[in-house]
Amino acid sequence: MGETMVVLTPDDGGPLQHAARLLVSVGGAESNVAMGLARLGHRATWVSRVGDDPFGRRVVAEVAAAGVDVDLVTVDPAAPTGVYLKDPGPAGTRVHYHRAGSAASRLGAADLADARLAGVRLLHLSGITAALSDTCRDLLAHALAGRAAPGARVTFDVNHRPALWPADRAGPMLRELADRADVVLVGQDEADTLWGAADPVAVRDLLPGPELVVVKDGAVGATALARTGPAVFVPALPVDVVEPVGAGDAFAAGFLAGLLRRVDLRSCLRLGHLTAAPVLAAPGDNAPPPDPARIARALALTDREWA
Ligand code: KDG
Repeated sequence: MGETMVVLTPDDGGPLQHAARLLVSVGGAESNVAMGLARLGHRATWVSRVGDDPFGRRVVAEVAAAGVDVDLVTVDPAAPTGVYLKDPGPAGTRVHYHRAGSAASRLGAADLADARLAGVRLLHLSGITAALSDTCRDLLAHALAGRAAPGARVTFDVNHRPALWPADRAGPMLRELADRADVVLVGQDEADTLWGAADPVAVRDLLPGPELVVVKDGAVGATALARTGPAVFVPALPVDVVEPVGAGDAFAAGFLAGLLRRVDLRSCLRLGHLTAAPVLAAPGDNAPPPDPARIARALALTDREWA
């Protein structure tokens, strides 16, 4: 559940200010996760709102084309679909949002009150939604209280977006929300910026609520920590990175697929890295995961062969 926007990117990879042509694509953290899960063979439904406009129709069509059920997407005639622009520069790509007052910012608890959500095994949310509006925060509270899909595990990717709100406002709220989830995914850099947590154990200590905390450290690897027991670390795969946007979502899709398949934490982390690698190596925000045979081979490797 969450907002998805149209993305406009200079087609020459140069700064937005001098761009003559913009490429149109679709981007949204939670729908990226849903698309990743669908491409891995799981049933995924995306809950959101779009405007009654061409960009809204484009967003819904692209998410549906990846095999995601879009029946629970509401077309809101009173507000537009959000848009964001990528501005490549020497210090990396900056993001400019045009999403204030968007259709998705009008999401509220009623959007997750559909009987068709009964029986859902995972409900995936992210901290981006917390930055969008009061009604979106109500929706997160409703979902994290287990009222949206009773019996579902609630997974929460912290996804701090500095272009939406400053760390001093986001930090306390994202920590409180994350602590109410069952499974939390967070970048080590985010945890450091938001909460001053310098390593995975410090993150785990700050979030006693979730059954599982996953701390991602970019090209280094990712660590999963249950409430008790040893931390499990799996190194990332070597990748020539073209653009990292969306790789965290792909990692989440792989990791969550592992939870759905009830494999061990080491295999969940490997699935995350395997799904993230093609997105890191592609310019867009999502990319097809490796085929099932390659995944099966990679999961069977010893630790030494993997590293
Ligand atoms: O994780 C990738 C997302 O950041 C991108 O697709 C856009 O959802 C988005 C956001 O709010 O930044």
